[in-house]
Amino acid sequence: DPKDIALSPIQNTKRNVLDLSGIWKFKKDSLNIGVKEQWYNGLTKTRSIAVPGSWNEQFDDMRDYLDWVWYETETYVPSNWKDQKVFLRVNDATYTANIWINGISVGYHEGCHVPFAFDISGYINWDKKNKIIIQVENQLSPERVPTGNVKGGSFETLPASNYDFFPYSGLNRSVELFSVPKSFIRDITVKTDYNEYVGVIDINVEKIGSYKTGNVYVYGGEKVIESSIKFIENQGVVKVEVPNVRLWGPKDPFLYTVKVTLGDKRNPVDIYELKAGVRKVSVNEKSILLNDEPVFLKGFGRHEDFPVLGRSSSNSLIVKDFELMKWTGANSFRTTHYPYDEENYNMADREGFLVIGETPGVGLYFLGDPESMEKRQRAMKRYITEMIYRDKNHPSIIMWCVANEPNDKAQLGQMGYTEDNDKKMAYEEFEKLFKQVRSLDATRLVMYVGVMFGPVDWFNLTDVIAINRYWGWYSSPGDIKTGANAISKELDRLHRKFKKPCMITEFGADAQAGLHAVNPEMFTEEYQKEFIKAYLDVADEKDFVTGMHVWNLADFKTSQGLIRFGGYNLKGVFTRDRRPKLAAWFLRNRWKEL
Ligand code: GCB
Repeated sequence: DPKDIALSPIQNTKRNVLDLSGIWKFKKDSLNIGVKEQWYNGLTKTRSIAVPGSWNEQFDDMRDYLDWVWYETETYVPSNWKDQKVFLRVNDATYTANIWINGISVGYHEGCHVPFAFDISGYINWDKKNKIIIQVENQLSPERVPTGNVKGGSFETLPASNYDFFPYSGLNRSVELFSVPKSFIRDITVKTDYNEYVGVIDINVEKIGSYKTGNVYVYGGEKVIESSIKFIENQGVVKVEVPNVRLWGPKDPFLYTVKVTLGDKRNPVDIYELKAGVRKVSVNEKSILLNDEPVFLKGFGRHEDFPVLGRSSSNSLIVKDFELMKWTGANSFRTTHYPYDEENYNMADREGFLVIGETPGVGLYFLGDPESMEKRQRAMKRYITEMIYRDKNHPSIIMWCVANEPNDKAQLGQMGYTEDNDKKMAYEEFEKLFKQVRSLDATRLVMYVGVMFGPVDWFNLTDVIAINRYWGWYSSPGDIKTGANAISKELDRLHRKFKKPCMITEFGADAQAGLHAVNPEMFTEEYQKEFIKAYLDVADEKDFVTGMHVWNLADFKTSQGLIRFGGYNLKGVFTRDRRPKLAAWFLRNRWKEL
């Protein structure tokens, strides 16, 4: 149940967390015999693997391996968790996972980069070690999102992903046990607004158990604000007013603390605390507005990617990437092309970054055989729910991105022909996802990212027109001037037609660090810098451009293919090991001044 991931596990006087990160046992199952041979009772002849970690980076025989593998760890569960509910939370198993506790199957999950949790209270051995076994595979398929193995691609790659980043597999994020009281706070949704100097915080609480009341406290203002909360069925709502409110924004990312307690005021059964920034996001014809003021998003598309780590979580890398973004003067990023490790959003809340939260919807197309189409749609609907349940309380997220470069053609960027009927169906299917996002969260803007040669009328669905453009790279290669001209005209056209603010969510050029030329030529650091400069200059002339995100913060690993030299996308303004290229210095000069 996605509600089980609605609140991140925390440690306090009522709740517990046990992080199971470490070295686990690991075994490849290329013949898919594990279930038949009951490996879920315990693995034999194993090797060691780091969790979190991407298996493709840890073993030289497994770089392109995407079939079944098995993970095992053992742990005691503290006996003072006995009268609580205990959950196992897996923060990312790419792509499908089966879980066994002490040989008993407890659940299955499909989909990457979003957490899932199972109530395992009934399966725990209280005085013995508990064996946790997780089976994972990451087959690329047109039935999955992100999408792979699509026939008829213009650029074949190995592995056959329908997107360029490497399909790093396995338990890329931490696995945790956590416990909550039997009667507990299941979900909290914080929505904020303000009237002049008074902040308004709407707090929706969902609980489990028979307690009918609770309390809400807001810390950080002139004095602690308290309110009681009454539950009808399991739902309770409180509106708190904060006098002389300090609004959240890039210049002053001030965070209040919201504490919710369940049950008796002096002796509550459960407590949950989270950070809240009071802010409002809106839009007019030309700009995104934060707290009724236009904001310009300066920043990057990124990836969770680093040598050896693959796609696995690293707090060091998160902190480093925020430092590098600040070094360039950026104030924004998009979680390309999947929801990131949660610490990214906690950082963004504290540092005042404006985040576009993106689903794993990449390589996606709304066409083709109805059965796989239907499965992709089901995956998308699940992702949207899981992402919004997990991330809804971060003030840094100002906009949801439904998908990156979806198309009504089967291949990224392909110019092919689509029948009118299919076009209509594609639009209607895509529209459903927008409706779902808006019904789950009406407080944020919603957009998707449009691809070169993609359908234009889909922008009817969005609050902001967002496009990825590479005129002067993939088209008119070597000719920045022609590219800049094309982007200028296209932006004008889009704004005239839709009367919505526009942003370029990706633009950039590959550059091999250290390769230089007096006349900017493709793949040199000079070309990348001049390309980025030309696009930024175009944007500066248009008052309806509300943001520019360079692709990418750093070079990243890709599947092998003709357009990815060395197996990397080299459009980073930093190298994969985070050294600046010329373009990074250029951005620092340009953005720090703004
Ligand atoms: C895009 C994709 C991104 C690619 C990039 C490129 O439009 O959204 O995932 O890495 O182009 O460099 O080709």
